[in-house]
Amino acid sequence: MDKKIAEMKEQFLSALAQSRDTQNLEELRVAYLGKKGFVTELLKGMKDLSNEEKKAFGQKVNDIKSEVTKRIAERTEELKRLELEREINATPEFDISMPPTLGEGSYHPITLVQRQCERIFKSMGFTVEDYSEVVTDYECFESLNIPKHHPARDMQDTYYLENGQLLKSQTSAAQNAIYKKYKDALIHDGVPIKAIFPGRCFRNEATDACHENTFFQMEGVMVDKNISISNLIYFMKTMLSEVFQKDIKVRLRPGFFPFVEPGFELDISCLICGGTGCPSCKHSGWLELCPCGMIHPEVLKAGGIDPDEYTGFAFGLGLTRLVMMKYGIKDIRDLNGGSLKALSQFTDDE
Ligand code: FA5
Repeated sequence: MDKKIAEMKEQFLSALAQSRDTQNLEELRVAYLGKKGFVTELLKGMKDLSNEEKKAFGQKVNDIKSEVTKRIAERTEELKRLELEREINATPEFDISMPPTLGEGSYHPITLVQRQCERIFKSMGFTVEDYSEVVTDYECFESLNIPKHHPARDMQDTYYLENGQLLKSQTSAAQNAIYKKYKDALIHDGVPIKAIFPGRCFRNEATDACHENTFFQMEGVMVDKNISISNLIYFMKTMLSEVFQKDIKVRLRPGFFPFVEPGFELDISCLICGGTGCPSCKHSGWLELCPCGMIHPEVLKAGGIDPDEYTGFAFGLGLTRLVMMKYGIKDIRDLNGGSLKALSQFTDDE
């Protein structure tokens, strides 16, 4: 029996050394450890042995079983490693001196205009804030004076996540965090809150020439003592004339947002059709660009700021629409289309 076991072990080790892939290894496992394998055959011979011999033989069979299992596992790891090395060696080397086939990369037009707006507002003393795209219901609605079941929620068909959070439907979602971040400096040191926060927004929209389901806004807030609508109008006009480098016809009309009082819609005369009406402005001659207003007292309170002492304005610029107007892009969907040919023609004009 010992001779038989030794022979079997020798055969197994030689077959193992010749195995080239996991399929070979599985065949070996079945041949040695399977129901009809060599080990099972060995066990069949036990019946002719004495009790004493059975014990010793059983131990040897168990040892060989463990060894076969262990060696197959080791060889599997080794073959995996060799396979990976083969793959790595087969990958062609990357030639960093090769000229690019797609030409030089360029900034997306939205990035260009966003950076331009950031420069303009920074030069007027605003900080630029970054904020998450996944936010809580409190940030996006409740802290903005929009409690659960408020009809104003219907104006934004929002994408909710299974965990109750949501994809930011408006950059206003960052307002509460900004107030909390800067309120101490405002209250104790008299430093006005002046911040802009650009960001990507998501809404379940039926898309058309001026509506996308993924678009950019740029929110701005200013809070201090005695802030009024005149301050709001000044900053809006300065920003627009800097972006367009010319005077732009704007109109301010009443608008309702639960987080501002009074609230306005700031429209600009459509630069695609010159105000005569086209699909980009829904044939009205005006493009809704930047809702704004004086921050509602409840919103200031939620941010830890006393509305009896401080006032402020907020605006929510439609950054993607501003890009359309600036570059004469007729259809908003072209901006998310990913055509490098279309998108690479814009350059920074500063
Ligand atoms: C808001 O999102 C408010 N948070 C704005 C605001 C901020 C008001 C602060 C008052 C104070 P509205 O849903 O209208 O408002 O969107 C603001 C701007 O984002 C619009 O004027 C428009 O320019 C742009 N916008 C809205 N929906 C889309 C869309 N589906 N595609 C492209 N741009 C959009």
